[in-house]
Amino acid sequence: MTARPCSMKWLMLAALVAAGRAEPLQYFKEQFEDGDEWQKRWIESKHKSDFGKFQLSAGNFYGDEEKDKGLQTSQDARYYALSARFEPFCNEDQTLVIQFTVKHQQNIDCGGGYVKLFPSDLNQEDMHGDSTYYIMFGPDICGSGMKKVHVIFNYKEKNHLIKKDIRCKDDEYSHLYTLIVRPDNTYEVKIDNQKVESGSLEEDWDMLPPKKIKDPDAKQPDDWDEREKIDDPEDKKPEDWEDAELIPDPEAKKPDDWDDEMDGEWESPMIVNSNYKGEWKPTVIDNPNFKGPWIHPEIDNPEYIAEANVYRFDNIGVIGLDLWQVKSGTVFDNFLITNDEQFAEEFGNETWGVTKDGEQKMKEKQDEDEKKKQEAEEKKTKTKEKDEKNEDETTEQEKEEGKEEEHEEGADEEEHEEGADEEEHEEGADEEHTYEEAGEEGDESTLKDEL
Ligand SMILES: [Ca+2]
Repeated sequence: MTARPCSMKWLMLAALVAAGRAEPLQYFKEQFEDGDEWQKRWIESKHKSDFGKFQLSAGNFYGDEEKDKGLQTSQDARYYALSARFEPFCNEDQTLVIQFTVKHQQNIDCGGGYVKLFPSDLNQEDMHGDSTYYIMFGPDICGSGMKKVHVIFNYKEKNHLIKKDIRCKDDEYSHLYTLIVRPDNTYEVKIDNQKVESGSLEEDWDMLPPKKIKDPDAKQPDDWDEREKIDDPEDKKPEDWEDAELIPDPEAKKPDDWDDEMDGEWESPMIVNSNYKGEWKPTVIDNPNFKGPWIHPEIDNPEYIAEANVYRFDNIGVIGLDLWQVKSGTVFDNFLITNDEQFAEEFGNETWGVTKDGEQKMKEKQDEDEKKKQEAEEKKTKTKEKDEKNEDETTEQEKEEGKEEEHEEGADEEEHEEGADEEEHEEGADEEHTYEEAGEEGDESTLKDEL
């Protein structure tokens, strides 16, 4: 994508904003509050024939059944590729805010929860993992090793990952993710309207070459002494220092009947040296010539060019969900792209902020009910087992003759149970296998594409 100057239209808008007269610009807003109409706004890619389907759903628990409806991934182990178009804009001299909510209600094991911002010339029907995008932002989870918030910028046709590690939320509730990119080339990432990271685009990404480099002409002088401590050169081993652990026994005498020819040369047996002092070591002293560690001098990097417009993207025109998910069920909602941080914060509070507590209450109630149900079932099973045991005992006491038969029956039952166990175990193993395979693919899909 060649960087074209922003159009006059946006420059004029920028001037209006600077004068404080303009309303917040809402480049894109999507809350899915008009039934099936979203299907006209969101286009599914046909790049692959088996992309997973998104459905309109508030999930299994919510604060408001209608308001909390969003796009939910509905098929396990699928790629998803859906995008929506808006009036193209350039963020020159403007703050850019990307915000949305993600709810991994399925207790996600491996899957993306991020959005991508594309240039307006993206062919939505052919959108896929390698489609050029401007910004990728949002949570990504795969196993316990990958739980991060991606912030990736495309700069001069290369994707650059943030160098800082921002941990994402990994629970089952809705969370609000916000990325703010400012025209002074600073940024901020917020989760649930709380700042979790901030800094400068130049420092936290490798988009520009470093300002300073190590002077290639400088090298450590040969006589540079980096040793802080040395052995005292004055210290000498005392002449009477006993460093032999074993010595020949001075008391031992060659036996009278020793025959050198027959028995070989006689040697005194060794005994422990009572004056043994161990290995002698000189005293360690401060090195009078110590100069400290050598620090490579730095010079201005001749390849560094100050770039005032790292933050700027021309013709931003499409937002997309291009993801891989092993276990589906994630709900995306409350998308907002604006130039106004304050407005985004308020929008977050008025959407996510209003329904989050109700959502949590409903989930907790469901968990509580489930727990009670399980306890009741366990109790029932135990009572049943107890009854059966009592019955068995009675039968055994009453019918001594039928003992053998019963024993055989018992054996049958045991076998049956074992069989069931095995089946269960196999199913479990299968699941694990799928997870591993899919997990690997998921990792790849995320990282291969972006690096
Ligand atoms: Ca909604």
